[in-house]
Amino acid sequence: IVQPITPNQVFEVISQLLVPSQEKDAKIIAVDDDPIVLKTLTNVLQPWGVQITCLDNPHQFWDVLKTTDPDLLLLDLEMPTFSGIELCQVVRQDPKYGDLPILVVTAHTDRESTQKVFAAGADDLISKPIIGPELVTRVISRIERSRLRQQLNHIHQQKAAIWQQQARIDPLTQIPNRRAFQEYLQQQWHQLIPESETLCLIICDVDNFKCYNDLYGHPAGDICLKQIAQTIQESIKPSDLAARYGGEEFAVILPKTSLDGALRVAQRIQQKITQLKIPHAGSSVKDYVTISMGITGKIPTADKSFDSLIAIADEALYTAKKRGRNTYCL
Ligand code: GH3
Ligand code: MG
Ligand code: MG
Ligand code: MG
Ligand code: MG
Repeated sequence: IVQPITPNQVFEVISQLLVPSQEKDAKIIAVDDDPIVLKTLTNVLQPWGVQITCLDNPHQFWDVLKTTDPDLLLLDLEMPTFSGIELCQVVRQDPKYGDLPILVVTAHTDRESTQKVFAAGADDLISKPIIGPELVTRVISRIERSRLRQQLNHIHQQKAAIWQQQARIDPLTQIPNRRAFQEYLQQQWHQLIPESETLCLIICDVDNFKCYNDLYGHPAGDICLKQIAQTIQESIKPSDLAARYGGEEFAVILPKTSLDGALRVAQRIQQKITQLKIPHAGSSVKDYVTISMGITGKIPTADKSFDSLIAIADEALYTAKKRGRNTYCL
């Protein structure tokens, strides 16, 4: 006849499978009005490398909670002032502690008490009298799971941050895209209204680029766009923003810059692109790739939107094209 295994034996086996050293820096706060219980909790958990802070009344609990940053709470159900359930409810009201593992220690394991404990937001119950291996298993596995979840959350947050960044980068040229451009222009427009500072905008368009693609092929066109993006990027300050505005159009936002300053930046960009000497046999201006630019600057006002800046720069660009390309207009 096979002897039935008691729950105690099961916990014994499971706790042997756990590696104590893994929880070395785990921190627990235990609140219980019974010093003997606190002593037992300490004696059982300390050999597992757990740092346990014992409180025999809930009064210092909040201060200790804030300074300790614990991995788990052990709360006695019945205490003279606050019950473990009340403490648990209050802890859960703070979103910061929404995922903090809370175990309620109690002699009352009837259905109603159990329901109250879980309704208060606790994760589990530990029954009194305390069974060492059961306590260890429940506590250690909770901490491990909670830490694993924290790590996963952290990975998700990092991924989300990378996605957010990627959503603002043009995949071909690796410079900010139109979304990033819109955001920065809008943000600077609003920021500079009270400061009464000039916000400048340059829109650049590659000359005869359709013809470039037709002559050299689309992949070569892509390489050309990358070179131009790089060149524009290298011509500006960190507070400026260069973006790929459209197919072969680029835009530069220059906050707190005079129109003269923007003009000098435009000249620098044009000069550098000329120096690239990217051959363009189909150009209507030179035998290499050139760009045309529209430049504008304005002190932002509340009654207008940043769209007005784009419209004026666009118009100036159109004029530059009409004047024969490879030039800029205000
Ligand atoms: P203009 O001097 O008047 O600006 O003439 P254009 O030929 O440059 O202007 P148009 O608007 O007629 O043509 C723009 C070309 O840019 C057409 C399009 O195929 C090309 N283009 C847009 N995006 C890309 C891209 O990502 N890669 C490549 N290779 N070409 C692109
Ligand atoms: Mg008690
Ligand atoms: Mg164009
Ligand atoms: Mg063009
Ligand atoms: Mg065109």
